[in-house]
Amino acid sequence: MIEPERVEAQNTTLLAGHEADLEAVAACLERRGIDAEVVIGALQAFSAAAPSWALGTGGTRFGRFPTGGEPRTLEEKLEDVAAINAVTGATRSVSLHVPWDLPRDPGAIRERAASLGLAIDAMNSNTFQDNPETTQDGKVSFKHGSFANPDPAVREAAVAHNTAVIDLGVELGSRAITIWLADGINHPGQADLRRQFERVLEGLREVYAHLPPDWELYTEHKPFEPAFYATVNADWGSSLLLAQGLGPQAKCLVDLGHHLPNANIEQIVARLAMVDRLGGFHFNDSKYGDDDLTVGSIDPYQLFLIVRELVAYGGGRMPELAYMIDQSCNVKDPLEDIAQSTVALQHAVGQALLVDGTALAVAQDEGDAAMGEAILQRAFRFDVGPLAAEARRRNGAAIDPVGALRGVGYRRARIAERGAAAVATGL
Ligand code: LRH
Ligand code: MN
Ligand code: MN
Repeated sequence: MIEPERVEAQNTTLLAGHEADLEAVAACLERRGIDAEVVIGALQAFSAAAPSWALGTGGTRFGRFPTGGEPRTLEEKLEDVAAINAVTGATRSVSLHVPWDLPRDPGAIRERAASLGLAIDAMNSNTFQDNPETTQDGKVSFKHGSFANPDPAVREAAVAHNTAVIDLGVELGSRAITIWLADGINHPGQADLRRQFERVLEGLREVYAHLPPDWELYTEHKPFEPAFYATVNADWGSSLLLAQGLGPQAKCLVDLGHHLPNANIEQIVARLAMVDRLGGFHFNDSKYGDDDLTVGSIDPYQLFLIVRELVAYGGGRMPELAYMIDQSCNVKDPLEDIAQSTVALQHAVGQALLVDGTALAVAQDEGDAAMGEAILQRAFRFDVGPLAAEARRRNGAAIDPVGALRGVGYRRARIAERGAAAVATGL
């Protein structure tokens, strides 16, 4: 655990400079008629879950270079998320992937998480690999898909896994299941495109019927990989058809990396919001495809425009959706990477909250494109860094999260405790 006093000690050297910056920024906002306190309060309320599967170094099929001191158990993963939360104050939940993280004693995991100040966010099921837990000890295989599989026994196994994940999630205190399906085909003619979709919808209907009344089911679309010809849930349109075919507790989850190049993601967000089917987000950034790079590291303006749509949907505040950071880091310390992503998100939220919605609507009604764009850019170009830092500080976290993680020697201590060769479980 990183005790709050140690974070506070890290803050002391930065405090005078931070306070001067904050004062200057607040005065600047006041001249624009914006109360800095409102923005700071909204930033304090914001939180995005950390995925249990991103706490170890990522890799590709060409290699993996572990960081050292990686979490060996789910309990250690929870400790790492608590460490991120100690420095960001905005990582107050963790999203589990089953069976990569299969709590044998869910009650104990729930308690351990709560004792670390963490809630269990959306559960993620896995029918894209053959795991003994999900394939009934090898009796079936997901090689040719799960819900879309031509074999009814495999489809049943896919349903059984997802309902088991819901049951587990209930015990853990979760309220949602996110379903990302690899189902699809690699070759024209491999399967019938319509039949595949119908089977997925049929299977999801059985899973949906198992949802407790206060739960939601999110369908996560992705255009390609591992299916390189046609993925069943390839895009937001397919995802929406699934959600609409299921019922009001089904919504769509948008992963920023799961779009074809140049897709207008903010418009997709606006569409799903318009029909109240926007359920959750997986934040990351990408240059080429599903790169899972640090949030805001490649196209921060796109991130701002997306978050601005969210704020518009929330009527001037961030709506309560299932936010998660879904990234993978091959070279950075994953905890530093998630902290950097969280800070980037805080910046985007802060900037989005600065948009003068009334003036924007006037410009739009007058067909004043230059003014409409200027209003957005004015907010985007404002330095919200001191507001985000103050929100973190008031949440008991760090003015400089990465600096604090290094300052308290978190990784060094984990290497000493878990070993330099400790590699994260799962995946
Ligand atoms: C699919 C995906 C999905 C996660 C999985 C680990 O590309 O991003 O969101 O469930 O990877
Ligand atoms: Mn995702
Ligand atoms: Mn992905």
